[in-house]
Amino acid sequence: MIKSRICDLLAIEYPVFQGGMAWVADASLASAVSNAGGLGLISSVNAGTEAVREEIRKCKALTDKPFGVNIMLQAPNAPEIAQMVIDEGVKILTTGAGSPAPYMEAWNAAGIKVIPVIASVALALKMQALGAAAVVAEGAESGGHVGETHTMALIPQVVDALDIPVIAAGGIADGRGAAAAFILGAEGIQVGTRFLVATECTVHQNYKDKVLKATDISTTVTGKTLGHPVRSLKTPFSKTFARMEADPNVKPEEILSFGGGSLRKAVKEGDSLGSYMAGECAGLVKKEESAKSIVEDLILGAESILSRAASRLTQAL
Ligand code: TUI
Repeated sequence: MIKSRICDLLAIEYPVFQGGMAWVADASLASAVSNAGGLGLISSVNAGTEAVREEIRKCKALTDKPFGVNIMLQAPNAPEIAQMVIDEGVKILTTGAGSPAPYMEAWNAAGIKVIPVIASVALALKMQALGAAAVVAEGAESGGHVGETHTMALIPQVVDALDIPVIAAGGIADGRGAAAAFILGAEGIQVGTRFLVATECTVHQNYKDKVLKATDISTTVTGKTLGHPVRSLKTPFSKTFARMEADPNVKPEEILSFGGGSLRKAVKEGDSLGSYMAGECAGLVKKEESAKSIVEDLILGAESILSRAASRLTQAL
């Protein structure tokens, strides 16, 4: 059975994190992943701080296993959320889209294990120095807000630089991707896109259908000119967004106003003018199934590949 320092650190059975996807990652999905032996995460991006508190309480009722909260640091209510998670006794946090430095002291003092999501070696080192328990190193294959370096190159460089455990994210959707991440030195994996179609994931059915229909070339990155590159499925929304970015007559404020609320529209309403954030591995996601079945497929798939890897390669040579 695949085990790592992450399992001991967080008291979880399998080193599998569910991505803390904005608007998506609620108590239903997080509790299902935690009940399956992985680490479920609730997103701090929801209908306000009280709605997130509600999800945390629901999750506590749905599972007695460890779960965490992902804090989106660019959100205006980040300081409020940072205090609320302490008040609610949350034990594990991941953070994204910014530096958690202003909150680290308070979180560490509260005994919270903080696992920042980073996309570079420099930030990973900064997080280790600030007292992070581990980092999620997220390659540019990921859905949503992305960095520049891809998983295959990012993971070994972050692993070499740090003493704390590294969890790999970006492009992992099955046992093959999981095995590759472990070979690169990761001690855990984080998976977002495949959990979008979990039975317990409450996104609009249109969102699930778009992921299930995706191919290898279905995603694109927009927002680079605004300093917020975001990977999403190619849709009429992403095409208009890209056209606006390329047009020198369109002001950044107009583009931002066009994009505002677009993720919520996709997740909650399945709106054609929504932003369907998903990773490059969407083309690997073929069926809706329970979170338990996804966690088991990732772990058992990786185990099976890793146990046969050496003999397969010897035969091939
Ligand atoms: O955070 C993510 N991915 C996200 S957040 C998100 S919500 C959203 N909604 C609408 C429009 C745009 C986004 C969707 N996807 N991934 C984790 C991640 N964090 N990747 C890279 C980083 C990161 C970036 C900068 C971490 C730290 C950082 O620090 C900069 C600094 O100030 O030190």
